[in-house]
Amino acid sequence: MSQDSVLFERRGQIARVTLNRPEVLNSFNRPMFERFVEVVAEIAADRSLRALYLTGAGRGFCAGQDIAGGVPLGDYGAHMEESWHPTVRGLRNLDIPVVCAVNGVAAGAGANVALACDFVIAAEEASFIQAFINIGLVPDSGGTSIVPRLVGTARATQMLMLGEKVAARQAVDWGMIYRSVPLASLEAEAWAFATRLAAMPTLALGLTKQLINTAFTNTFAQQLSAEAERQTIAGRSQDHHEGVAAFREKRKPAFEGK
Ligand code: T3D
Repeated sequence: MSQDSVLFERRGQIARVTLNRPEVLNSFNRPMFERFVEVVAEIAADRSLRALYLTGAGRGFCAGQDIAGGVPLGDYGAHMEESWHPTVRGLRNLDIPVVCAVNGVAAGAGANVALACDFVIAAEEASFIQAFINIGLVPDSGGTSIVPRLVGTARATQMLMLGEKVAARQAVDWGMIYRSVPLASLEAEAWAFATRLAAMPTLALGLTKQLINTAFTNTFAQQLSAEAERQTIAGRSQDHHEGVAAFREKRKPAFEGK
């Protein structure tokens, strides 16, 4: 397994992960899938980490599957199960907030990796392309679930069926991503945002993310029950007690994430 295809470091309470095959716009091959899934599992198990910052090396964020070499053409179902599914599921299931700093083009499953993150901050120069149709494939890696929910059916159809490129600013206007900033300030702004998230009540953020994950599949009644269950957990947390104490004492809360 190539350790270098996905770089991982801890910077204080933030995990920094960089997709690192810039010569192929960080498209994924098998060793890269294995490393990515391993890194995300390591982050999930480390309770000292309170945010994940994900970005790409070089001029692209991720061009999806490496279609130049690797997977033989044809029966992709099993390949999806063991590669892209754990990749996007790992991000959605992480109980800490994930900030994706999209430094350049995000294409095919690479776009859906970005959209599986909680907050997408993209360089104005970046774009999102559901490129699957250009090579005769259907969108995967959760794109048919995530994109219509983010932008509505008409715009999703435009992206998913036409494979049209959507520039970062348009993605913000459509509500598909959180913010766009000039490339020169992407790293500083996205990192500052991850730092802000890492100082928030991490437990409650993770529980909120779980509720967002079930928002479109649960009935209203099921979602009410799920909220009550999570609120019981949040209500017992140190951060809740600190938040209420700080409010009463008219000071800023110091959340520890538990
Ligand atoms: O296959 C399965 O297992 C099924 C699962 C599929 C999941 C998917 O993700 S399918 C979609 C796969 N991705 C694509 O189809 C995107 C292909 N790439 C592009 O369309 C373009 O590269 C971009 C629009 C993303 C960027 O265009 P541009 O002009 O900025 O860059 P470029 O010149 O096309 O690419 C730069 C280099 O990266 C180039 O290599 P070279 O010529 O400099 O040696 C190019 O071949 C390489 N590259 C880009 N994308 C991929 C790639 N190499 C391998 N796989 C890629 N996906």
